[in-house]
Amino acid sequence: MRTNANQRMPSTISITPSYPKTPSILIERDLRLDNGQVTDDDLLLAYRWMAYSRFTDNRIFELYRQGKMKGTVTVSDGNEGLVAPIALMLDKEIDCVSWTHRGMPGHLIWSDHPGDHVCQFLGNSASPPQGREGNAHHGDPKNRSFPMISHLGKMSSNVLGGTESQRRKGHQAIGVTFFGDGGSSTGEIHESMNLASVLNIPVIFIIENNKYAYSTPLHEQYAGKLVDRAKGYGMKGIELDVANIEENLKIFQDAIDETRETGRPMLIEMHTLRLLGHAGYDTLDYIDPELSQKWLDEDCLKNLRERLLEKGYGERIDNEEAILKSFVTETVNQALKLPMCQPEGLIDDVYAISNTNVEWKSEGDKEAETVTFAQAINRALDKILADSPESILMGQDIAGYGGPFKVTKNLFSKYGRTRVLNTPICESAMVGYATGLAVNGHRPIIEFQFADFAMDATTQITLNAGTYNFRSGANAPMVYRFPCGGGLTFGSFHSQDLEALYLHIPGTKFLYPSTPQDAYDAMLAAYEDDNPVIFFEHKNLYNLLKAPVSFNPNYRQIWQPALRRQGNYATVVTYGEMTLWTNDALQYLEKEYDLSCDLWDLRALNPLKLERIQESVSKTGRLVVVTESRRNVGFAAELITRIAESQFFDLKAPPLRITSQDMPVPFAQELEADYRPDTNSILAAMINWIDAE
Ligand SMILES: Cc1ncc(C[n+]2csc(CCOP(=O)(O)OP(=O)(O)O)c2C)c(N)n1
Ligand SMILES: [Mg+2]
Repeated sequence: MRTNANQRMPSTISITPSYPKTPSILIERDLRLDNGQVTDDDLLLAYRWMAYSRFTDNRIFELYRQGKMKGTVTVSDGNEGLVAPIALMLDKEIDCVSWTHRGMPGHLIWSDHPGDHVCQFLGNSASPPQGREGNAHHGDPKNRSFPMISHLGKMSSNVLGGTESQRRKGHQAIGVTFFGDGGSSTGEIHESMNLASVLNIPVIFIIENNKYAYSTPLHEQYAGKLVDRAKGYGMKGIELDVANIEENLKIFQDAIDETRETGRPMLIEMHTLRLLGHAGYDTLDYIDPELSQKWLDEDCLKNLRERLLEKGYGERIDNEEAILKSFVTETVNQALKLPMCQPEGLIDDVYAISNTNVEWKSEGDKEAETVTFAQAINRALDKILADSPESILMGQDIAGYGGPFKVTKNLFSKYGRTRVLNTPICESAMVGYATGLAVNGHRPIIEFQFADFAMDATTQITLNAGTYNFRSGANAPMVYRFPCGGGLTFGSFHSQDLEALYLHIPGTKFLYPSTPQDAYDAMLAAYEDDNPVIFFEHKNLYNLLKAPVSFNPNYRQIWQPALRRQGNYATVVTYGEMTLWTNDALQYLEKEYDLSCDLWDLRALNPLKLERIQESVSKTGRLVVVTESRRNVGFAAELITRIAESQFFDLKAPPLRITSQDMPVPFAQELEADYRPDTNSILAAMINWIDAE
């Protein structure tokens, strides 16, 4: 398989930063204890990186106060004694990490130059996401540091996926994901801990318990003890205090070694301190000043420094601090000279340029098989699993059971658990996990049992995976299978057609086939795309009819609309199951009214290819759009607007939209039939529209 380079080249930097050379004392970035003994050199190394991080944070904070930095500037003060040693002890060549907004030591150790991080907070053209994201929302996906999004906890499942991907590639990697006491209450953290334990993924979950989530103290966040949660997820739990760096180093080393060795996840609750307010703008007025002072007195950095001075390292520390301060200051001075961002080309970064070509194995003279829509998807998944070793199917009940609609039937017995994976019920962590796998070079296909349940993963789908390329230049190639739509008396929570909801947020592609052959083609096309793709499978189509299906070398044509009927009276646009009922209605119209129409099956909802449809509208002068998705802010409104705003004067009549009604999907068969369009209601709406002319 030929794949895309997984990182965008900076396009907006017009001058190369002339940062000072990294001082030699920062070359050493690995800490391993000899025979489990903590030496003074180990402590001095940890202290050096902690101090370096503090100096960087201090300068960033000053610039924020001077109005030179925007957004939410959060610093790592009080957290360095946790993050610096862990980052020093990890294997930078293979391990996976996600830092929080208090992870400056980790960022510095993983990248070895503070320039990137200063530019990140300046939001200038040399920042890693080139101003597309700011503050602590950067990382280095190429080197398995998964960038943060604001939504707390969401990166934990990305680390699970990255770590699993590394293990599949043969590395004895582990993952470490940091989150706060506040973040520990999110569903994602609970889902991720459970998932890691069930799937045996060696990830250390580290809680930075700094006693506050913004202004909220612990007793308003959770009851019980955080470390005790480990037991509930069947993993080891360790509780530590950041003040005890000397003892902690040994415990960290053992935890990392054990996780690497056993392949089991672990939880560390680290008591840390937040020495300042939540962010630059927070004046801490909700904290008793005496408590504030107590925190400052307990500062892990200050106290480690004092202990090292007592051991006689004063001169060495003074020298190193002077080197580090001057390095940071000079870096900041240079970073401030760099150009700010320009909007040119910004829109082009929303989607990855897709140039992965799967080398599909020849099917020889294999005859077309006459199969249902569901079987066509099954055959496409089979081909993907056979031809592309990076592929992994995941979802609930998809393995031995074959999924509720049997779309994955027989695939588990053929490819085994490593390729066809049952997950617990954790839609959000499942997508986050798949994203981590995808960013690291795998290509997951995720089955939602019903499209409606994807709503539980909306942040992961839209804001995390969907913005990956825009934010970081890294690709997240994955397919979400959405068994969607009504007509089967499944009620509100199993019958929705949700394209309009997801189409609103850019970064994801959409395919919605209507025939068995199109379903087969669309699955291959979705799979090889370097972006996340939502693949809509109308459940009513699954077993409705059979048609011959075979490998079609022109499968990429699926990104273009297909003309299903030809005529002159009107241009009718639809997709999915509605193609069938619209076709029936148009057939009747032609027979009984002698009015023939062009019928377009859109197939790809994003990116939209409307050129041929627009030519059709120029010819007919009339436009009808039929969707099962609801009317209000529905996709029909968008299609009509796009066409009408450029072809208003081609139209002889107001455009017509035929949609489901703006109500929850009702359960009873008679009610559901009234809720959504069918042949009769499409025909009735069109006849009314024709009569009104
Ligand atoms: C899901 C979510 N809800 C709300 C917020 C807004 N928010 C940002 S930071 C924060 C507090 C975080 O506390 P904690 O996880 O303890 O981290 P700390 O800032 O204390 O290091 C909140 C509520 C958010 N980022 N994400
Ligand atoms: Mg906190």
